Amino acid sequence: MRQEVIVPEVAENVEEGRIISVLVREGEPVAVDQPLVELETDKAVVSIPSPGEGKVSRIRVKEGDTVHVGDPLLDLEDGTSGRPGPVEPETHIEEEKTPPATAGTTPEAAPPPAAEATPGAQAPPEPEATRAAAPSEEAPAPAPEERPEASPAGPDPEATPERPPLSGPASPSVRRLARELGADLHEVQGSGREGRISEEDVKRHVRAQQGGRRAPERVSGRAPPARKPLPDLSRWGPVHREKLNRVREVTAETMARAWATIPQVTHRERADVTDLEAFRRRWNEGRKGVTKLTSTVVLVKAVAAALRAFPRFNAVYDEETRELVVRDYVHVAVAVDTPHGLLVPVIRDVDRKGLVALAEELDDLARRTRDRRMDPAELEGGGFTVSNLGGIGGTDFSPIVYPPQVAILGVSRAAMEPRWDGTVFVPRLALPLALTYDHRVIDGAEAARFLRWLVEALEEPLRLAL
Ligand code: CAO
Repeated sequence: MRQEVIVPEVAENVEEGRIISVLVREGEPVAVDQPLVELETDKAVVSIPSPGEGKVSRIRVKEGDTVHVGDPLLDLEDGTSGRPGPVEPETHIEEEKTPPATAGTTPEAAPPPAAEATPGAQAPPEPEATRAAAPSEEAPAPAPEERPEASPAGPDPEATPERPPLSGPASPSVRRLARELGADLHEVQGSGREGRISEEDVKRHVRAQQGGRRAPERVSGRAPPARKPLPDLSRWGPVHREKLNRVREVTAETMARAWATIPQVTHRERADVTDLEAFRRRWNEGRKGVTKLTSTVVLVKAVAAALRAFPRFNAVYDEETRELVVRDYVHVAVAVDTPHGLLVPVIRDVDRKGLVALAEELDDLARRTRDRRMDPAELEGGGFTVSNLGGIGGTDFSPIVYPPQVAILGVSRAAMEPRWDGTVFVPRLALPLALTYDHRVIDGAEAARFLRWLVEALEEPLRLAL
């Protein structure tokens, strides 16, 4: 029996990656979970484990190739599948429609039927990488478009003579983006292989509609790019081009989407952290050789308490049902500046951990993130982000909400300033805080109350214990 191994979804919003190394050779026997290839995604380098055992009959990729979720990696022959494969249902259905010429299949070698992979089937546990990608975390109620049957692979139940089937496969994140932007996926022409619809295709379609232009006609092959051509900068002097790495490519996409789709407002405060900083310094001086209590970790802890007091700030807005999906857990994401670009790992259950344990955890997580040794799953599930640029400098900045979260705290450099104590001006250390929030679901007054609460907690930390 032949089993086609495909690129699984290794993390939320990760659509593609680059093959760094192929770890097996044709003819080689492999065991379940044996690493097959190393894939560099926008976030991390992950190895893709074998979903079953068997002999590698054909390798379909080579180092340097860019592959997308659902693309074939290699074929296993005579394999006993340990599980349906490290993929989500939709990806299996895409496999079904792979033309025989591509798949090189015989009837016996056909990929597993979609039913094997439907959520109702008794599928064995998914591998780590697939679990990390489970969209349920951010989309607890899958939309109709996300149902496997909506795939263009088989008969599309939503297709009618007036409403044609999808031009090609679309991943859950693309479907989610289409919902967020109010685009009908059935009208979007995919530019990928076999009409695969990408986030860019959806945005191009929306831009075309908003510009009063018709979306590109549905024709086979790649849709024409809608981007305005760049001016030729070399007319005014020498230039060179630098390719964005995956982290920066994805940051560009995510930030553009956040900016375009979330009406956001930034509310500002300054916290008097004179006493807090004096305590932190005394604490650190008395404990040489152990992890320091950093300003970031103190902020993360205070934010966790604020999220318990104001749970709407720890929610996701479900546009489809017009509900807030409020998290009952407190996982705080922390922006980390790395040589590869901005990454945002998540500390889990911050409200249930002590400051010293959190300091150790953040120190370790930030180090591993900078080296890209973190697990992609550690970048997921955050309910609110803290972005502290104070170690670098700046008096203020406006952070951008990191979707699907609804708020983010930006922290700039603390500086001494005169404060009126009712009688005289006294020198105090002021920490600039900027809370950006999604104004669709959070009102200005709520944001002001949230930030005031946080300021008071930082100025009188005993409040946190009360
Ligand atoms: N005000 C004044 N000083 C500050 C400060 C602040 N808000 N935040 C940190 N500092 C100080 C620290 O106390 C430290 O000084 P000491 O060595 O004397 O203690 C120094 O600046 C360096 O701190 P740091 O930046 O390493 O602080 P940290 O360990 O608390 O932060 C981390 C960890 C991961 C937040 C940080 O390394 C980082 O990557 N920051 C950048 C985040 C970023 O890029 N955000 C932008 C996202 S895009 O919107």
